[in-house]
Amino acid sequence: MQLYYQPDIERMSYDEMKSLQDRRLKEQVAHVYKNVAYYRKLMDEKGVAPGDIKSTEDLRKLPFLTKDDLRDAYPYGLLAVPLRDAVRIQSTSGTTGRRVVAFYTREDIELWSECCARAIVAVGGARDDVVQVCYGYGLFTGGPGLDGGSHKVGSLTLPMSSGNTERQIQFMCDLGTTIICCTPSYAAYIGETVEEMGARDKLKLKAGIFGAEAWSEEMRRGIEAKLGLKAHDIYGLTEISGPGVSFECCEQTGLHVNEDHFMAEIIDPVTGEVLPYGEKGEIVFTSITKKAFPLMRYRTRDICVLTRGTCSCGRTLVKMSRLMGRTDDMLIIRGVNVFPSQIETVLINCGFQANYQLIVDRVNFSDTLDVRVELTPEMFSDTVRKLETRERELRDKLKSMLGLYAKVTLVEPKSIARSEGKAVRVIDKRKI
Ligand code: DLL
Repeated sequence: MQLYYQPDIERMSYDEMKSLQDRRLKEQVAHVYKNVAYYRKLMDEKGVAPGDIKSTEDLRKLPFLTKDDLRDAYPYGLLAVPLRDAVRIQSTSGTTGRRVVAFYTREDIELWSECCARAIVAVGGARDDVVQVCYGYGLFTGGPGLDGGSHKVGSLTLPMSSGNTERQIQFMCDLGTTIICCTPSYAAYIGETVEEMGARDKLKLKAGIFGAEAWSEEMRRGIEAKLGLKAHDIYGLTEISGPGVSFECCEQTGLHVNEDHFMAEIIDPVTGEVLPYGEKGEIVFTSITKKAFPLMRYRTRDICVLTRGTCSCGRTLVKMSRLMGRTDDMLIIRGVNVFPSQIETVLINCGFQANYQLIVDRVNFSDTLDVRVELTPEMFSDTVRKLETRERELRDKLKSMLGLYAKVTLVEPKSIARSEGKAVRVIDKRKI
């Protein structure tokens, strides 16, 4: 069985990786300084010249880029190649403010596909596999990214996109899909529908590649049980290429960053100071191979921990933990910092599933948090007294975990809308 897609890189010694990064970083800074007036100005303002960047240690001299810069430079301000060399655009969902568009040359797409191929091989994917891609296709990077990776591996690729869940399951059964790729919330929904259709015995799934949104370890175990597969995390963002910036191996203990393409740093989100391995902070990426849209020190707002060492899978690529939240995802409720993922963990530990919504409001100048969670079909037939006990238990556990009183509302099974892409978990009415 093939264990690595590019073993020479995935198992490269630290010294070799560092000298590869040194060389690529220098070349990339020269390319960006020459071709991107927007970033040249930022470097000039900071008093940094391309010649100052001699190795990876100098990375921290470069200015950061933020989402605001991307919006200011929209649409072409950060394009680093002539338009005729760019062959593709992808874009973020753009729920707030202006859309972010990212450009790719033909070569950029090749490299991106290779990153996704590494992710597929890491979960046991090979030429004999049938890979069903149920991430959205189009401007969203999920579908095109995993599709490209699956082609590289040589697996049979089903470009399903998201939606039409019964048809998805029909195809899975008929074609003997072995690997599925979608958001974890859609995987959970597919799992529910498989149960309803009584199709569990007809599935041949062995692995799932789930990402694009936060999910907990508890949710992972739930999906694995429902679909009879091993569930793996995959991370990425449009600005840096899409899925495959990092991927989880069979160990399921964090995600290997494809650091020959994307250098990672962890910073203190408040001061911008670079933090050592093992410390939690905001992850910042620098693209050192992409030519059309090479972002330098891009602040993702995603919070995690980086660790270096050889993984038991044999890979040496630096590892990032599962995401612990986003700097802008964190809710501040009556002064307490709350991440939706913490609440999800409590819910699942109390026997609920990840079908919930958090409604935050402000009543009489005070914040309120309402945790609406679906009863499972088994709980639904409980007596009123038992339901009251469940509700109280959940409220107490949330109180001790968050240090905050939250109202708990138990709702009927299937009453919270299911998601075929990224789930909407938080409704913050305070901003309206
Ligand atoms: O979500 C790319 C992607 C597609 C990743 C398919 C994985 C699989 P964007 O729409 O630009 O790109 O959203 C990027 O989603 O900054 C994170 O906050 C979040 N995100 C992505 N992957 C994960 C993950 C794609 N595995 C933003 N866990 C990122 C938690 C994730 N959050």
